[in-house]
Amino acid sequence: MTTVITYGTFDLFHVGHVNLLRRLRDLGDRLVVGVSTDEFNASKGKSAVMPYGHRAEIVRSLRYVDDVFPESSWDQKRADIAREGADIFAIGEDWVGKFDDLGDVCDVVYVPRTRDISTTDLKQVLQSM
Ligand code: C2G
Repeated sequence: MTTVITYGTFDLFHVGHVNLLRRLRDLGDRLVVGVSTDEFNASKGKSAVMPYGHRAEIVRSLRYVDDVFPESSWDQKRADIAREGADIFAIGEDWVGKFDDLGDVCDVVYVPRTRDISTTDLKQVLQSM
């Protein structure tokens, strides 16, 4: 059993998120996702349109995702990896290099982002309507 772990805000859920989660699920047999809480997002300087509960429920509903847990701090990843028995930490390449330090406890993989879509873009489209 190969467990993959990832993290994200997943606000205004879109096809870039679907592609990412499908790619990560294909890296193993089980995918668990840390969804950023609203409080953690505030510390990232992000404010999600959708509250944590909605974002977590949407991610949990996906066929590619086996479990969801809250991400409330930058430094919980090692404990999460141990708890989940994660073999692979994977995330979009916009984070390339940022989590290499986890390489002593699991494989670290950065995957290509989906071009031409982002939550920020969607917010701008909505504001212009
Ligand atoms: N993503 C993607 N393609 C896009 C948009 C996003 O592959 N067009 C990926 C990102 O690279 C990330 C995941 O989807 O792996 C979630 O993106 P965000 O919701 O923006 O999450 P982020 O703010 O990057 O939070 O501790 C890590 C952070 O919680 C990551």
